[in-house]
Amino acid sequence: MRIDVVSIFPEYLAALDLSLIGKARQDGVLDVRVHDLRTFTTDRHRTVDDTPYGGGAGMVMKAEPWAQALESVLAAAPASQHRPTLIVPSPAGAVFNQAMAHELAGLEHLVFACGRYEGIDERAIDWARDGFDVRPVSLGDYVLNGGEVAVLAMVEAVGRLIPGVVGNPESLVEESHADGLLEYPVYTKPSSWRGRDIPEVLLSGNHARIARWRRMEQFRRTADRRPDLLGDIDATSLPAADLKALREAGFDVVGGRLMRPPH
Ligand code: 6GU
Repeated sequence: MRIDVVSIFPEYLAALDLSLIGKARQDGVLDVRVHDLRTFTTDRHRTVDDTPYGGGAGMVMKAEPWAQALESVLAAAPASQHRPTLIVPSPAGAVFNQAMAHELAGLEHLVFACGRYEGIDERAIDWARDGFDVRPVSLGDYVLNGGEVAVLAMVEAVGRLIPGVVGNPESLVEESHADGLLEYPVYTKPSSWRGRDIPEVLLSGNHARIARWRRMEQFRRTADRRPDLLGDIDATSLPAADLKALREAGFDVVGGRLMRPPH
């Protein structure tokens, strides 16, 4: 997969040299290139922003440096049938989640346009639709100063789904959000630590019992911490074994949705 990132703080993206993503780059699985937006300015001060038309606080990123940068990225792009996807990190975007990470992991070329200040002149975003599939994307309902931290998060979430980036692909199956549920709690040695014992089922050697326990812990945790996710599950499509165990744990099915047990 090819990834281009355009930013006025290219050093921010140095973290992409580290860990699994850095290894994947060394191995040639990920081709990540970071570009300094200021390289694409033509004035002495390398100006990337100006005051907003209509007034208001803050500065807006100028359209022309973005057009120059994105044209340069397109010119250097590997030949392909598809237009690259231009991800514009913004608190005003569609919310990023694991399903979107999977979708993006299936694409050949992602380009990230890191805005700062109050955002990028909207005409540059509209102009980019000729050459890119443009997607404004948010990490969640809070505001960051710029897109760089969001890009680090998205590249890691997407990158680790690409074959060859995570050593053991089974790690991807049993993790939070893989099946719309949060992950079960995990423990390692010693089995007794500062007076706290691990759940005895994990020492039983009974793999079916362990699997059932872990599955129920996933439901319990999701009900406690993310009732919104629980509400997204179509209870009528759950395996009969899940429904039986859920009923025994006090869960109810109302209108095809799981209801949490009272504590
Ligand atoms: Cl993707 N960008 C910015 N600037 N702020 C955010 C965000 C992105 N996601 C949440 N807040």
